[in-house]
Amino acid sequence: MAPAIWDLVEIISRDELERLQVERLKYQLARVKSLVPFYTSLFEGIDPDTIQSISDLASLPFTNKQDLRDNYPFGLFATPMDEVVRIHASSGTTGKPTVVGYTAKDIQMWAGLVARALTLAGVTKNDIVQNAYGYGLFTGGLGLHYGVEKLGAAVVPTSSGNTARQVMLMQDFGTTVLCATPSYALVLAENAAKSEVNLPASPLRVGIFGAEPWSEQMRMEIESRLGITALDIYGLSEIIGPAVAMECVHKTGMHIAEDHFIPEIIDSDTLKPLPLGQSGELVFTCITKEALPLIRYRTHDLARLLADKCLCGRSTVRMEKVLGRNDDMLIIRGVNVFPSQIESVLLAMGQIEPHYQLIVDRGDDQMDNLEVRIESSSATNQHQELEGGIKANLQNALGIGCSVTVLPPGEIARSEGKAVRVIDNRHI
Ligand code: DLL
Repeated sequence: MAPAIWDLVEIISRDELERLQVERLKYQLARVKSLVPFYTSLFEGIDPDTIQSISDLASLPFTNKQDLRDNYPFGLFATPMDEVVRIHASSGTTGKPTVVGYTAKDIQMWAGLVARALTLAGVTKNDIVQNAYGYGLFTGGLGLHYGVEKLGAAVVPTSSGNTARQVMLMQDFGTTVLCATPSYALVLAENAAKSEVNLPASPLRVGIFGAEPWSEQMRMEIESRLGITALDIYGLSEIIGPAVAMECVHKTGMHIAEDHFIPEIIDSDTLKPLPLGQSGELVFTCITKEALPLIRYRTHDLARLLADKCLCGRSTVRMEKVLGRNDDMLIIRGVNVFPSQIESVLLAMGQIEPHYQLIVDRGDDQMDNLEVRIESSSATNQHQELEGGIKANLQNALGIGCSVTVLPPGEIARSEGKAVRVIDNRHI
């Protein structure tokens, strides 16, 4: 049976799609240039009418998180406040949050994209969807919520936290789909196992997991602990929130909603566009949003775009799993590593739990030290052999020397939202 498609635009030809994109792009550029003082000066001397193809995008300047900060809170909005019906914000590590706004039409469009994403994952109106993304300023909770309703499935708005109760509801309601960060999905699995609730034997069958990087090894771990198919969903508040891209059941990268967001991959150093298939920084241009249409917004997320046709029949470009943010890359004694690469090595080991933390310090000798903390699956105190094995595997796979501490099960802090994997005490 052919897979269900939410919107026919997902299967139109590349030529038709590009025509639609260019038309929307030109309209959007003219709109922001006349409505948002920031763009009026950014695009000085640039005539939106000269944009004739997607590759012409490369002639436009980028936008960045700093532009949102400089225009805090509503300075980049392209609609008057009486047309804004929702405001979300993402908490920065320092200072003020990044603020984003939506018109009623934006909210409808977003709900449609989330419904599209859920359809990609094989979710239908017959499903019961437990939404354990945090409700509030974070876009995960409300973003998924409205999409589930739009699809016509039943949403259970548990938000994150209160884990024992989540597990109880999951059983009592016969939840079939779980939406959560991958790290919180593991916490739910752990709690269920402790309470002797057999989730793999329950009706739960699909997980919609995202908002943080997670490796293929982590996928396997979650799938076996919960007895489900675990799929990746990507998005960021500045662009809209969850459902900018979503994996289909073939698990060959996330289909990007290109009719709304034009993706590019650039080299973060030269800022030049990279050809399809090369790994680099993702950049998005919002061609349909009303309230906050960012143009060539640098996400700082590193990924690769894949253009070959997917088995599901959709023609949209896909993005590979995000390796991490270029600003989260650790440089340990000159070697670049992403926490997700360390995760892959750790979870391939066996005998350990999928909870870990990376502590980085700089010694008096000015050398960087990385300590990898991980939990053992067994309660014994004899971990020397395991520690030695992990050390050797990290050295082989990533070329970094580090110290390894294997802790008893349950010692590493659990997260209800995005996991904090790295504690960098170097303050550089
Ligand atoms: O995390 C939106 C979201 C909610 C996505 C629920 C998926 C599910 P922000 O809080 O603005 O928005 O954080 C965006 O999170 O730039 C990435 O660095 C990271 N991120 C989001 N999804 C993924 C993913 C939401 N699937 C930032 N894989 C992004 C890896 C992800 N990283």
